[in-house]
Amino acid sequence: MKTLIITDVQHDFMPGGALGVPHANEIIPIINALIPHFEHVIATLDWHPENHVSFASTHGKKPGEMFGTQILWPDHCVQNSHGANLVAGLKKEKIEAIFHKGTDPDVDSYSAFFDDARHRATGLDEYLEKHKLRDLYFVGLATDYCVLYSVLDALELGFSVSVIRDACRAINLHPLDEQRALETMRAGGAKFVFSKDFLGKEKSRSPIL
Ligand code: VGL
Ligand code: ZN
Repeated sequence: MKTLIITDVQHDFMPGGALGVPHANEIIPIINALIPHFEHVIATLDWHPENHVSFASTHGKKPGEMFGTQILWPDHCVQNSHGANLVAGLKKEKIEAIFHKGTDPDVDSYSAFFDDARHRATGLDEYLEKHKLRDLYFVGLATDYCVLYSVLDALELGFSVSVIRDACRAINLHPLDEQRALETMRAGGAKFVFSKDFLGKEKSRSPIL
């Protein structure tokens, strides 16, 4: 059954937010229009404790600097803060389950399935297996981080994986990050589709990519 996975559509990732993703607000109406076309809808949340390892402030450094292999970010998506909430404009009624990632203070987690050290599972894989949901469609933020790593894990776990391209946005710390992420996902076996493939003649506000 077709399952929509709404990745990290949280206030802090909206333009003007703590870790604003350019044009992230544009995907909200697209996702809302897509939701009725899916049997199952799941959301993920970036959900960090204060002083998380991925926060530059934790190390007295600046966002964009490194801590080992970890890129450091501004403080974002702190558990139970306003910025960590799903965005107000997102239709939430059909979201049947929410999975939290990045909860370990010492390990970051871009993937919605496992933390980067692969020590801890979020429960998403188990949930999908239990409900026999094999056909996954990813939308959300950010194409070059959470979407990328979630898609790669989903492919490795044997799911059928599609990315709804115009319903994702990238951070693009480096201008080619989005393109590289898309190439990596395609090479791993992900399919690319567009919101118009679901919405048909229904008016979709998707920009042409
Ligand atoms: C993400 C950077 C830091 C994401 C999360 O969800 O793509 N990116 N934390
Ligand atoms: Zn994060």
